[in-house]
Amino acid sequence: MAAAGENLRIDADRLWDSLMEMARIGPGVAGGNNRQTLTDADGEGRARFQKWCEEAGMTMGVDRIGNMFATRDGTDPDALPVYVGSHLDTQPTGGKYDGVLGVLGGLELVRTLNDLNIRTRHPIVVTNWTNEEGTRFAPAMLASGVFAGVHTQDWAEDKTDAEGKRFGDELDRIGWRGDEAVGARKMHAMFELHIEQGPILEAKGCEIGVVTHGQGLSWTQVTVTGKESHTGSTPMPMRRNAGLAMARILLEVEEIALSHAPHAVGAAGHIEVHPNSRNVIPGRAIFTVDFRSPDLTVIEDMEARLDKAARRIAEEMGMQVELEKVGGFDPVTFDKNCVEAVRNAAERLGYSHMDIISGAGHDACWINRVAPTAMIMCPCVDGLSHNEAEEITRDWARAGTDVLLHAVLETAEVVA
Ligand code: HGY
Ligand code: MN
Ligand code: MN
Repeated sequence: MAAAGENLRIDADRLWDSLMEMARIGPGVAGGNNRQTLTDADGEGRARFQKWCEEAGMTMGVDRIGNMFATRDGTDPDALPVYVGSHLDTQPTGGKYDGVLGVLGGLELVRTLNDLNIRTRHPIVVTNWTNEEGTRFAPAMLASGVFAGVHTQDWAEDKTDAEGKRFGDELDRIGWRGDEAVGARKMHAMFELHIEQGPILEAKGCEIGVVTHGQGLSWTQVTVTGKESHTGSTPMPMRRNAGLAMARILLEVEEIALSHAPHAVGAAGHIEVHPNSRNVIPGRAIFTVDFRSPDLTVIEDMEARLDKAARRIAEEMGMQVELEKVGGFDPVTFDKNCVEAVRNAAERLGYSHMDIISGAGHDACWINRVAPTAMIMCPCVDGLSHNEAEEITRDWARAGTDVLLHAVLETAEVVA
């Protein structure tokens, strides 16, 4: 005998249409998205999300760092809301689903409850967190970090992009600074739906990832200073090639991460050489080393070995080096009850599922500090993400959002 509501499902075509419509805002050059935080495209995507939320009968609140909160009232005004959502900002060569599935999956959840006139005791809030990606303004998960009390708002607002523009000024420029105090909202629970961004679920043939933990992250910005000189007339022994020093340090990064196989990872995605002229030996190299592991002691070991190797290499090559921690968070254990609600939902709906540790960082990793939190993952094709070719299937989007719906209904308490 099916339990009440067991066969409740979202409208997968309506969700897909919304995903494809959002994908047209801030398009990339190869079928994905370039809707970086606090750009005009971000502002346009925010406006479209607000329009859809208001059409679904929700009221929008925005805090002073641009986090958006669309509320569907519950029957008990004193009950703390259940939050869902993720982020609408993308990488420069981002996909259509990273973050967006969690935000629009939350909207679809509300649309479905409206269709079926289902009321819940707890209100439901669909969230768009500002600057999850940390690509334009480091670090990642910046605004959810302020909300969780990890960063101060002033510290966040002073972050600058590659052109020297301030986060706070860009937030004002696109007109998305709200009036709510950041972090004033209290949550009953939070569930974030997100694509896996890795190959595990697809390889295992699993439709749902029940995310029990999130691995920790460390971003160290390294600046090596050598000396600009002519690439043609400077004899090799006289060169102080900061680009070469960077290359040697990055080889060490690879070895350090591989020494902690199979779970640790390491690379540099942000790399600048100055003056970046074809016939000038780079006098300065600036790059950010991204280390990750589920084990905090491994992260600490990798950071220490990077520091030691970078200083040794700079010394050997007669250069200066500076290392600055510019982002990071410890490994995360999500709330057992919320994780159980996700697992029960997948079970009840008959979706194949497995426990998984999140390889990527997410806003949920910070929100887990201030409210019971869990994540739901769906597979992505070839595990590819942070690439315009990122793809998911409609069925995966459906499965993830169905599980989100049921986990939230269990937590928000359906009122008969
Ligand atoms: O870096 C991350 O893991 C996330 O995609 N911002
Ligand atoms: Mn994301
Ligand atoms: Mn991302």
